[in-house]
Amino acid sequence: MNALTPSLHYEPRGDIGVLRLARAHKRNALDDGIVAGLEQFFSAVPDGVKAVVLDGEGEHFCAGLDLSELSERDVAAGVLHSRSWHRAFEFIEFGRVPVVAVLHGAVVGGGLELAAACHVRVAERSAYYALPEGSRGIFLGGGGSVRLPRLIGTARVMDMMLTGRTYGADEGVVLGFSQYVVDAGAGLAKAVELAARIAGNAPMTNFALMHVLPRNAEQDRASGLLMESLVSAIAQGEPEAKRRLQDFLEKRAPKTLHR
Ligand code: 1HE
Repeated sequence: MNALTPSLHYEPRGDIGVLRLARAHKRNALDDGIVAGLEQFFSAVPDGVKAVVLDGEGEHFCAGLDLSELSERDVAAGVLHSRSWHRAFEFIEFGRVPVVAVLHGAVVGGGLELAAACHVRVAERSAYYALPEGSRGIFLGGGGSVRLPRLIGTARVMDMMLTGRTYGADEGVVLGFSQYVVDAGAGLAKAVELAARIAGNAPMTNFALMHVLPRNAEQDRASGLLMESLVSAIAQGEPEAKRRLQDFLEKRAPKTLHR
């Protein structure tokens, strides 16, 4: 892997990669360098890594767009800037491996857009969600107007943008901002535990889930069902799938129990 921007810290942990936003002095606000670093990392996740955990250093996951860069851009540069976020976040959502985000403190603006591009979100109780774009005279630009309504519903995004409404971690887990909520300081351990389970799946299954589920939620029913049949046949044709099925039939695999 080429050297990453100093605003991102990477730590390999076996087959899990832990990537941290490392601009705590600016509350992990996303400047051009960090967005380019996210694109660089997620477009070429290191070989052998089967799941990534995305965390933020300090008290806040991410304060969104670095507002100090905004005043320098004209309209054309603004479009290109937004497209650069789209590119980076597409590599997260539709990359090679699933990404588990650890949310704590402010998960706001572009920080919430970044979280929405991840596949599993673990929130610590300190996490809160907001879209200050509405009051700052700007708009979503990192894919949030597309991803967030799918996650929490158009009416909620509308309300957050128009009125500045915020949500906390406990409400957030009910509404779909996160899938898990844990105590302060427990987010990284929970995310690594989940990433280890994800890394234990057949890679083709993970890839198919990441690439097919969001698309099937968007396309028409008949195309979705055909896509499902095709991908299901591809996945079950993999030697890894055959081995896992054999393990179950010969009683070597764990049963599916409620834990
Ligand atoms: C920043 C940013 C930032 C902090 N851009 N510099 N996002 C927002 O509107 C959120 C703006 N940030 C805040 O509301 C607060 O900073 C927090 C609630 C996140 C944290 O508060 P706190 O008291 O812990 O920190 P602080 O004292 O406000 O900030 C510490 C430093 O970080 C300070 O810089 P300093 O040089 O004075 O020390 C802040 O200026 C700096 N900082 N947040 C730049 N966002 C693709 S479109 C996406 C559009 C958006 O994301 S809009 C939402 C932007």
